[in-house]
Amino acid sequence: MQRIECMRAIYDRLEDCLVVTIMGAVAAELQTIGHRPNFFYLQHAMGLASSTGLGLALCLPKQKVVVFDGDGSILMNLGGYTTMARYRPKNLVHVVFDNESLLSVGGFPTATSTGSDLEKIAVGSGIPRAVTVRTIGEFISAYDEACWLRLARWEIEAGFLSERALATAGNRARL
Ligand SMILES: Cc1ncc(C[n+]2csc(CCOP(=O)(O)OP(=O)(O)O)c2C)c(N)n1
Ligand SMILES: [Mg+2]
Repeated sequence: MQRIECMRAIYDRLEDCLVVTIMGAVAAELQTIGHRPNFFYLQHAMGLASSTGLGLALCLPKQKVVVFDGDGSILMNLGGYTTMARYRPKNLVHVVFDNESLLSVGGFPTATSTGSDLEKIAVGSGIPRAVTVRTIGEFISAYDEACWLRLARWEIEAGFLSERALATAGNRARL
């Protein structure tokens, strides 16, 4: 599974969302699919896309907010999970593209390559719903479920998705 395929698959659904991305490859890939004025590519502040998205979601409760995060980035801000869990805004979906590496700066392996499990960290932090997916179909279903839960005003509306791309050399070269 490729990250750009995931974003392409839900691109139409992002039209009415505020979208916050980390810097680097994720931002570049989303821009490749097509920039929109509601897309914000966070520069330099590694780790803080999730916190930025949380702040937007809390300040604009009627506005849907989607964060596209990375494993290296969220690992720099694990406390962000506990804050997301505390406030769990109904209008926030957090997607983590976990390629087990700092791809944008050369592909150095992150802690998820040696066993750290972001889904378990999220759940342990108190995020009510977190799911790891490995295929495009699973990704779309999980994304839609997170949005549906939000629109249905369930308690578990602070949807969190963790997508683990295959960390093969070929994948890294293409990402
Ligand atoms: C505080 C800080 N440290 C380091 C960097 C350099 N940097 C930019 S992107 C990146 C890697 C991000 O890794 P990840 O979130 O896993 O995304 P990926 O590159 O794998 O898509 C790094 C280390 C930075 N921008 N800011
Ligand atoms: Mg990464």
